[in-house]
Parts: sequence; C-alpha cells; structure tokens
Amino acid sequence: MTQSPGQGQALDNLLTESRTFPPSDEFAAQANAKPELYEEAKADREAFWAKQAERLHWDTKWTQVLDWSDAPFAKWFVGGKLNVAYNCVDRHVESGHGEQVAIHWEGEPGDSRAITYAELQREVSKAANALASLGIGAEDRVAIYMPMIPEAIFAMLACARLGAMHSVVFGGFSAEALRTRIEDSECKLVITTDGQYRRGNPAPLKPAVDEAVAGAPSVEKVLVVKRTNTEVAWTDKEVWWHELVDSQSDQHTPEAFDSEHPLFILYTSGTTGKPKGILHTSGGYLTQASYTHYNVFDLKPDTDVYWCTADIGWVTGHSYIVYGPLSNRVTQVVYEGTPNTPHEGRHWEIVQKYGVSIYYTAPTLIRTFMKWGADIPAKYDLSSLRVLGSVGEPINPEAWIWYRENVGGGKAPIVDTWWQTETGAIMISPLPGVVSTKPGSAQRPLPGIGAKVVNDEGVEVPHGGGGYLVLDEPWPSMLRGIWGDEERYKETYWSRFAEQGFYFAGDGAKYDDDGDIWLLGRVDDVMNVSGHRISTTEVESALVSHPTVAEAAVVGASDATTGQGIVAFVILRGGAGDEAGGAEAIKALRDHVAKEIGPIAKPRQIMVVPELPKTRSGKIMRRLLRDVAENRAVGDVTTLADSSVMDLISAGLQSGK
Ligand code: 6R9
Repeated sequence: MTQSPGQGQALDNLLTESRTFPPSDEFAAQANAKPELYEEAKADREAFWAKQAERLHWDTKWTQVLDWSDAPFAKWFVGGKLNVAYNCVDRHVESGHGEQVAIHWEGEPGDSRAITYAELQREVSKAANALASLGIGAEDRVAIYMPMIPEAIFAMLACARLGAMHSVVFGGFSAEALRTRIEDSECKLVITTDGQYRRGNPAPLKPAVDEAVAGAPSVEKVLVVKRTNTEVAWTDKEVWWHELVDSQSDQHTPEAFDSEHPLFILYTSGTTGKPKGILHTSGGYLTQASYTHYNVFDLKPDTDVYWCTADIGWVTGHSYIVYGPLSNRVTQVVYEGTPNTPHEGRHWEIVQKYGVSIYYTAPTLIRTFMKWGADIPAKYDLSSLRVLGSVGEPINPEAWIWYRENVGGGKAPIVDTWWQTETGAIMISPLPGVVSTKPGSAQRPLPGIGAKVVNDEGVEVPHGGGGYLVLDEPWPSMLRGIWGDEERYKETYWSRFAEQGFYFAGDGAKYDDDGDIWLLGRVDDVMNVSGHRISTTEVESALVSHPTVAEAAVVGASDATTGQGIVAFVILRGGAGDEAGGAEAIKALRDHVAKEIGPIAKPRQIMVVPELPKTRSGKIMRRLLRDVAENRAVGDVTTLADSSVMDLISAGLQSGK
C-alpha cells in the first residue's frame, strides 16, 4: 500500500490559492453589510434572526423565534402570520413605489415589457382571483411548467397570495418527469404555455403537459398562456390564461398565513431513486431569502438594476428572482432565452441596455463565455456592473479571474454563493465590502449560519484538511421536510451525523490555511486513486487553468491497478486551434495537471468533447460520463437540460475526435 499524507483524511487537499482581493474603500464605505454583523450573530443567533425578520411585514408578530424541540423539524417565528406575496408586491406600492419598475422583461425574440410594482400588484391579484375561481385555495398544489415569461412569476405569487403551494417544474423536462412530479404532490392545477422559444425557434410545450396529465388523475384544470401561437389540443380541462385571468378584478385582499404555512415544493433529482419534493414554508424562508439578497448582493433598491440569469425551475429562480429580490423592492431584468440567441453577446447587450449593476450567474455559463472568447464582452459597455455572483457549482479559480477581468472590469467583487434547494437561501459566501474575496472559495458561513468541515467521525478538520460539509445550527430557510416522506428526510440529511445533530449537505469541502471553506463537489463523485481521495473539482480546476481548456469534467473509472483512474472530458476554448486536441497537446494537459496538483491526480485519459451533460442549473452530470468512461450504456437522462448532448459526445468519441 502506498503511504501518503492524504491517508486517513476524508478528502485530500491538493490545490492552493494565494490571490486575494480586498474590497476598495469606496465599496466598503457604502456596503449594506458591515463587519459587526458577524459579531452580532455570534452573540445571540436567535436575536439576530429576529432582527432580520423585521425586514418583513407581519400581520401578527411571532412569540418564539425558533422551536427546535422536535428536531430535525424546525419551526421559525412561531405564532407569526404574514402573506408572502403582500411582502413582495403590495407593501412596495403602499410605501409609494408603485411606479418603480419591478421587472424589465426581455423576450428571446426581442419583445420586451416593463412591469411596475403597481402593475405587478394588479397582475398578481387578477391571477389570484382566477386561481380561486378554479377552486384553488390554501394548501392546494399547483404545478407550474413554463418558460421565463412574466406570467410564470405572476402565477407563483398568485399561489403564495392564496396560500396554495407551487411546484415549478423546469420547462425543459420531459412529460414523464412532469408527470411523476405532479403525481407525487397531487397537483390540482397545471399552469403552462402553448409553446416556448428555444434557441430562436418556437417549440411546443403543451403536448408534454397533455401526456403528463393523461396519467395524473389529480389534475382538474390546465391554465394555458399563449406565448408562441402554437396550435394546441384542447379538452374541457383547458382554460386560456388571457380569457380567464384578463377578465378578473385586479383587486384582491391577501390573507395572512401562519409563519410555517407551506409556500412551495421544489423537486431535486437525487442521483438514485425518485425525485425528492423539498418543502419550504413562509416566514423563515422569506426572512433568509430577503436578508441574504440584501447583504450578499449589496442591493440598493433605488439605484441598482439586478439580473439573476437562473430559470425559475431552479431554486435560484425561486429565491433570487422571485422572493428575495421582490421582497427587497428590486428593479430586475428577467430574460426568457438562451445566452447565444441571436448572438453570443446577448447577455452583454442586455447589461448595456438596462445598465445592469448586479449580475448573478452559474460557473457553467462563465466557462461558456470563456470558450466564446473575451473579445465578445469587450464589445459592450459593462461599466454599470458593480457586484458579480456565482452559484451552482464550484467556480474554478481561472473562471473566477476571467469573470472578474472580463465582466467585472477588474474591480467588481465576486460573491461565490454556496447553498442548496434544501437550504432555501445562501449559506456560505463572502460579504462584499467586508470580506477580501478569494478566487474559487465560497469562504465563510454568513452571519447567523453555522457550517463546518468534518471528518468521517464528525470531528472538525484542521486548517488545510478536507472532509464533509455540515451545517451545525438550524437556519430559518431550511427545508421542513420531503413531501410525503418524513423518514427519507431524516435518513438523507440527518442520519450521517445523527450523534452530533449535523445536517449532512452531501458536498466535499476543505479549509485552506486561512480557515476559508472550499467546496469540492458532491461526495458521491469523489475519486479514489491508489487510496487517495481526490475531489473532481480540484482536477477540473487544474485543467481549466490551462489556456486551451474552457470546461472540464472528470470522473473516476474503475482501474485494475489503482482502484479508480481519472478520466477527463474537456471542451477547448475558442481559438485554441485544431492542434490543441492532438496527442501532443493531450500529453501536455496531463503533465499540466501533474505539475499543478501532483502526479497522483494526472488523468489516465483525456477526451476532447464538444459539450458536457448538464442539468437545468448547469451542473455536470458526472454519472453519465462515468457510464461513457466505463463503456456502459448511458443511464437515465431525463433531467438533462439538453438530452441530445450524450449522443453528441458518443458520436464525437467514436469518430475519434
Ligand atoms: C443553489 C443550488 C446544490 C448543490 C450543492 C453543491 C452545488 C451550489 C455552489 C455549489 C460549490 C457553490 N453548489 N452552489 N458548489 N460552490 N457556490 O445550486 O441548489 O440545485 O439544489 O444544488 O450545488 O454541490 O450541494 P441545488
């Protein structure tokens, strides 16, 4: 057996990073977040959260901040009552901001619409009246299967207003994926569109709903927004949005619901088994979504133009397009389409058009921008940007630097925000203006949040050590369970470190020498090479740090000698040239990894591919690449954003490219 310093650790620590970027004095002086927040939260966590809850309007104030007596089932702001939609819409109109634009909506084909808070209030009220007329009331479940159009946001807020729970299903999912989700939570209503624009062309959406509804007896009605003028099948279940909603009164009185009243279900696809319906409730969720959005993005409601590029089918769209931003009276851009329609500068054109000042996106898109080349953002005026965010995956240091230089003008702070569908809101992130940022690291838990890196025994690892990320204190926006399955909730998140009472996030992580946290990918993806526990993230970061590589995904494939061998899939940067994929270049890449992080991490094999398989939120589905690397038939692809990608990859590999 080989001896190595990594033995006995849950995860080896291979990469080091010494670059840091302190906030400028000007930024720090105007920042929403102050260094004292950390001390305040530490001194009295519950008092701290109670203060954050004061950001919202409560019809009845709570009597207890946290009830954790039935752990792991939490109750926050016990006895309090509020209406979530009122907090996101009406109160801004009442405080005199009815004429402020809430949403600058930009359609893919070039149509656009500016929606003020007053208009949003009318639209949401009409939609709430329409839903009520269809028999939707408190605690009913409503499936929303729509592209990124304003009606999707109206529909979510209408549900919240009525106390009904929405279950948003990503518009790229198949009929079968939609059906299983409708069935699991027995949705009474589905809200959808005739079609959606995809890469410049209208594509039908309604047929998938027809197919799903045929196998889902709980569905009583289907409400259809006309978006593409695509012909649709019609039965007596269907109702047109423009016929029903547009004829409703634009007055609707919101009712106050209990702080623990359910707000939504959002399904996350586990790697195995049926999707989990993650349940979120009202008061705690909105408190943390609002607090984090205000402090992490430094939001100035009167002057900022915020843009989160997520889809509403992802939790990021829930917390950082709908609930967090609107509760903070944001002016935001919502864009319907793909980033390269009709051209690869579309995002920068939008930033320039609206003067976007805060931009929040995913590493996968940043790496795609790198692949397209720095000359594209350089053509636009991006000087309005002052805060940049990243979410969804570890951001490789090179992608971080590229983002800072080519999008952030070398000065906008980057907030790398770690969180999950289950956590409901951001948990680990630098606070801009307070923390010196560090490329590739999400750094530290936000004030009020407890997070640690521990070893197999649940003992915190020392600085420089790797292990598992756990959350050691309950937090307001934590999931309240998995829909219909208490046992699975306890088993999935609370059994691994039951003795310590830690929430197990399922992510590998490490501390660097400063005690900053680095996320290292899902624990299920960790590779074991000759007894070394190597994270996918570090090898991928090493590959991306080579000038010819835009994106990389690595997997451990079974290996007779080493247990597992590292197999890498890489996408080359635009302009890298044909020779970049040749045998010489591949050897150079393998050597580069060995030099960056050590010979143990040198990939056994590197394959150049045109695309990588990704989920709706841009996460690489390594499970499918493992199938390719181990020469198996490719497994379940239903949650891929684009299911044709696996064919592209296989075809490319067969033709030897
Ligand atoms: C918000 C969201 C959660 C998983 C999470 C982790 C990964 C998210 C990250 C990150 C490293 C970040 N993840 N943000 N990894 N750095 N800043 O993505 O929710 O879709 O439920 O995924 O995403 O692996 O456990 P969700």
